[in-house]
Amino acid sequence: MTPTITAFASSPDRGQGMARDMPVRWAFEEVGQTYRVRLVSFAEMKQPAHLARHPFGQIPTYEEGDLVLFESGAIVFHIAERHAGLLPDEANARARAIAWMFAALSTMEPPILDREYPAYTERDRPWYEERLLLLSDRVRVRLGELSKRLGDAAWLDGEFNAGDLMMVTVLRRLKGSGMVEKHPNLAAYVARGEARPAFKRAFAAQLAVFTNAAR
Ligand code: GTB
Repeated sequence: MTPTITAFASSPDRGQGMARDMPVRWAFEEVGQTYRVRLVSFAEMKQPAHLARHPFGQIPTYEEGDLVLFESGAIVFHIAERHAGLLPDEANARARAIAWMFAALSTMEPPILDREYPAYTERDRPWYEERLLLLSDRVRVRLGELSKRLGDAAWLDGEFNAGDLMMVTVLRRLKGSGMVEKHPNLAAYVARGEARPAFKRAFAAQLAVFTNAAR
């Protein structure tokens, strides 16, 4: 059965691949699974039909037969478990790849989002610049630690896996900040992820939604 995911009918990032359907699309492309996309507007996301799929009225969701999932990390994990190619077979390596997925979402991403959101909501506050410095420092610390661990390796733990897919996705949120570029190995790591044919196909698919909507 072909799974169906949901994505923004009109992505606020204008197709830069920052919305969270992107890692799900990328995972599908890595494992060679076709998928359908149901595009939803912001209003539709808050309607009962979508709230039945996603308790918080967000994208992405995943439907396959009786199974309905939300949370991009859980969806990528599900895809990785169901198909070869995103999680190592060897038990310990598999556990470490899963740990990197969690590290991406629960250690790296929170300070990155904490730094990003005040720019939308608190920019006019007198303490904004001071707070941004503090929040940026927290991101810098995590990037330094990650850079040290990655070292000269191509990927975080052996071959490319779902941990790298989530980590590259999270680091891409810093695009334009110049913070990743302070660590040439991390910048190369993100570029390596973005150079993967599966990433390019996923990126093109989500961009097409935006360009088609703009026509
Ligand atoms: N933890 C959930 C997951 O990983 O799936 C978070 C899901 C989530 O944040 N979804 C967002 C959403 O549906 C879209 S991706 N928001 C609508 C709402 O909450 O009402 C977050 C996102 C949105 C836009 C950009 N952008 O424009 O750059 C980047 C990321």
